[in-house]
Amino acid sequence: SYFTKPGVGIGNVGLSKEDIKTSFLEKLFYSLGRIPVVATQNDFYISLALTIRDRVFRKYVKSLEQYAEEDARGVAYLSAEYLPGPHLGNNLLNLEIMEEIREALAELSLDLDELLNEEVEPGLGNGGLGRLASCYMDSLATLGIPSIAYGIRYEFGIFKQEIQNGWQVESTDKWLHNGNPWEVIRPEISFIVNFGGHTKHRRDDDNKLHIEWFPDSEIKGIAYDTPILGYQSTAIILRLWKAEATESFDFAAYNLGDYYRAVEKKMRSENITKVLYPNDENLSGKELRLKQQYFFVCCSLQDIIRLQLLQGRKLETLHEKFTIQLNDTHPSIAVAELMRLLLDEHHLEWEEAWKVTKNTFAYTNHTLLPEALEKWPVSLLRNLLPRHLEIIYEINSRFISEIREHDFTGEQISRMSLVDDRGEPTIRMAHLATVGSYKVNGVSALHSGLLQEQVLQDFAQLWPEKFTNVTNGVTHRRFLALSNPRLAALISEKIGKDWLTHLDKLKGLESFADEEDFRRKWMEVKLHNKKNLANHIKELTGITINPEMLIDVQVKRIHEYKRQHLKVLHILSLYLRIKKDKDTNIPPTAFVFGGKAAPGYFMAKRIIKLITAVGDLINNDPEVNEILKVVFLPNFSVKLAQLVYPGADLSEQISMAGKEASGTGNMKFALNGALTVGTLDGANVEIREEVGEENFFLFGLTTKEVENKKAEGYHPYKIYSENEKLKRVLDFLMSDELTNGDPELFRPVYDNLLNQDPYLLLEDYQSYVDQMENVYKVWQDPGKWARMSILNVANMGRFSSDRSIRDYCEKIWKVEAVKMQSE
Ligand code: 26Y
Repeated sequence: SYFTKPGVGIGNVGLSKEDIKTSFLEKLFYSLGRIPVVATQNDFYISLALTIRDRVFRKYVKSLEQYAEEDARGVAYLSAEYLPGPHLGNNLLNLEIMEEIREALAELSLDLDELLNEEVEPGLGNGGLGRLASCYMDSLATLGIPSIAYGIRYEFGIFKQEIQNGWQVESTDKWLHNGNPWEVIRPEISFIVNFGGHTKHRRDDDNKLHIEWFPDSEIKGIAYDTPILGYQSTAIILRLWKAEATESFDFAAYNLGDYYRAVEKKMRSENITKVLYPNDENLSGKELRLKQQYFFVCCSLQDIIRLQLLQGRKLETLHEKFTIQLNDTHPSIAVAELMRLLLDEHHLEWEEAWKVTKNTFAYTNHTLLPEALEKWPVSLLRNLLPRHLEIIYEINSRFISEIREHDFTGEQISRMSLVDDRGEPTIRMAHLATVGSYKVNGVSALHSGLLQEQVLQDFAQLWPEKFTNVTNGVTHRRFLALSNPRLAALISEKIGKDWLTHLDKLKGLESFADEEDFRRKWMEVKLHNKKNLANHIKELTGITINPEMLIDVQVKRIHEYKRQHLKVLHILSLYLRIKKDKDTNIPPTAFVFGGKAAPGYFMAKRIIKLITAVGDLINNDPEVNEILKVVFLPNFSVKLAQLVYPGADLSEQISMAGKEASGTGNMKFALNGALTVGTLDGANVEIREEVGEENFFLFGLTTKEVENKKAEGYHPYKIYSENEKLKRVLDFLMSDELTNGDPELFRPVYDNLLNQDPYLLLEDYQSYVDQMENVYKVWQDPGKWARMSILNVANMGRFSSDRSIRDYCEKIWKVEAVKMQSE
C-alpha cells in the first residue's frame, strides 16, 4: 500500500487540534500568500477548506486502493443535477472533528460559525431530484460502495431569487466567484465530444457494414473532481465536466488572421456548461439542454470505458464490472451513446453491443407529469446527433419486431414505440431508457405502482420483472446530526450514537415518549431551534415572529400540483374568521413559505405574489398580526433548508394525490420532529404507515378518488357556489384589500380555480380546513404534541438514504460494500 511506505503520502494530515492548526496556518501562508493580520474571513474559510480537503483526499485515495485490491463491481451514477449543500460542515461532522476545529480556531481568535457561513453552496440542481443525488452520494460513501458520480459543472447554478415588491426576481448565481476550494481540475481526464454533421454508410469487401459519423463541430470536456466524504469512512468522487473549445478546432478551422471569429467560436462552445436550466417538471425543448445532456453523458461513458480498459478488461464484460444508474431521463441519450461507442469506436457487433448496453443501465423515473416527460424532436436529433438518431431507429425497429411476436394490439405497439409520430415526430426518452435498461424503478411505493399502471403500463406487462420500487431516503447525518445538533445530542444521550449509521435505532426513543422530563427537553430543543429560525427570518425579511407561535412550513419548488395556493386559501379563511367573525379561537401561527418558481412559469410566479400580498395584508394589520404571520423566505437552498427543518412544528405535504412522486422534504421535517399535514401522495403514504395514522394529519382525496372525480366530470364552480365560507375566501382574492385595486392581479388564479382547478383545490378544501382544526386541537395539548413529535422521529428509520442505497444494491445493482482496512 502507498500508505505503508515510510514517510510517503502521509504528510501533516493528522486530525488533532495542533495538526489542524498548523496545516491551517500553512495553507493561509503558502496557498494564499496571506498572514492572519491581513487575511479576510474568506481567506480563512479557504484555508480551512483546503486543510480539510487534504484529509478528505487521503480517505479517498485509501478507498480507491481498497476497491482496486478487491477488484470490486461498482456503480456510476449519472445525473444532470446535484445539490450537495455546503461541504465544510458536513466534512467536519464526518471526520468527527467539529469541536476540535472550533477550539483550534478560537485559539486563533476565529469563529467557526462565521467561517462556515462564508461558503457558497453549489446550486447545481433545481430541487428534489438534485438533492436526492447528493443524499445518495453521502450514503454510497458512508457504506463503502465502489462508486463514482458524474454530472455537469454549471458555471451558473440555479438562479438567485430575490423578492421585490412581492414578486420573484432572478439573478445569476456566481457560485465560483470566490474560487472553489473543494474541487480539483484533472486536465488529463478530458474527452472530445462531437456534434452535428452527417453519417456515411459503406460496405467493405466482406459486405460488412461500416458507419462513420462526420461531425461538424467538436468540444472538449474536462473533469473537475470533488471528493464527497462519508461518515467515519471512505470518500467518493463527484466528477463534473466543463466544456472547453479544442485547440485544433478554434484555430485550424479558420482563416489565418481571423482571430476574433475564432475566439467567438471558442466562446460559443464553452456555452454548453454555462448555466443550469431552471425548469423542473416543466419542459422547454431547448437545443442547448440536449447538448448539455449529450455532452456530459459522452464524457462520462468515455471515462467509464477508460476505467474498464485501464483494468485490462474487455468491453464485452462492461456490465459485469459496472452498472450505470440514470437519474431520470436527463442522461438517457446514454443508451444510444454507449451503443455508438461499442459499435463504431470499438467495433462490437450489434447483438453483443446491445447485450452489454441493456445489462449496464438501470433507470429511475421521478415523475408521471406529462409535461415533465422528456421528448426530443426527431428534427433536432437529426441535426445535432445524426448517428444517435439512426441508432435509436434501429433499437426501435428491433424492439417493435420483438413485441409483434407478443399479443400486443396495434394501439399498444404505437403507444410503446420510441417514436411518437402523432404530430411533429419526437423520441420518447422514457421509452428509450426503459428499453435500454435492465431495471426501472419509481421513487415511492405509490409512484412505482402508478408508473406500472399508467406511463409505462405496456412495458410492465411485457417485462414485469424489470420493474421495481426503491423508496427515496435522505441523509440523516446532514439533515439531523449536522443541522440539528441539539436534538442529535438529546437523542444520543438517550439511545447512544449508533443511529448515525443505523437510523432504525431511533426506534429506541419510543419508550421515552411518555416520559415527562424527556418531552420537556424535547420541546426545549424545538423552542431553541424556533428562536434561531425566527432570528434568521427577521434578518432575511424584516418580519418578527414570536417563537412560541406554531410554525407551519411549506418549502419546496412552487408548482400548481404542490398546491401552495391551497395553503393560502386556508390562511385567508383564518384571516376572515378573525376580521369578520371576530373569532378568537385561532392559536398564534406563523406560516412560512419558501421555494423558487421556474422563471417562465406564469402561475407559479403569481402564486409567490399571492403569498407575499397575503403576508403584507396580515403582517401589517394590528387586529390580526398578533395571531397570524405570513413569511416568504427568499432564495430557498440547502443551507436555508438546514435552518428551516429543525425549527418547524408543522410540515405541509399537500400535493394532489398521485402527483408527487415521493417528496423528500416530508422526510426531513419528520426527522426533525415536525408533524405532517398531508395527502396520501408519494412517500407520505409510507411515512404515515411507519409513524402510525394517529400521529399524522391526513386529508384529501386518494389517487383513486381523484381519478374517479375526474372521470365523472369535475365542476369546481359547483363547490364554490355551495360552500359559503369557501366562496367568501375565493372572492377575497379579487378584493381591493388584497389586490390594491388591481382586479387583474389574482384573476388568473381565481379564474383557474373556479373553472378548471386541475389539481382539485376546491374539492380538497373542506377536508384540509377541517384537518387543520384538528391540528390546532392537538397543538393546544403540548404533552400530546410532544409525544406525537417524538413518535414521528422514532419511526423515521426507514427514510435514511442508507436504506435506499442498500435497496439499490440488493434489488438493482448487485454491488457490495467494500470493507475498509484501517491504516
Ligand atoms: C425535463 C426537465 C424539465 C426536468 C428537470 C428537472 C424535469 C424534472 C426535473 C426535476 C424533477 C424532480 O425534482 N422531481 C422530484 O424528484 C424527487 C426525488 O425523487 C421526488 O421526491 C419528487 O417527488 C419529484 O418531484
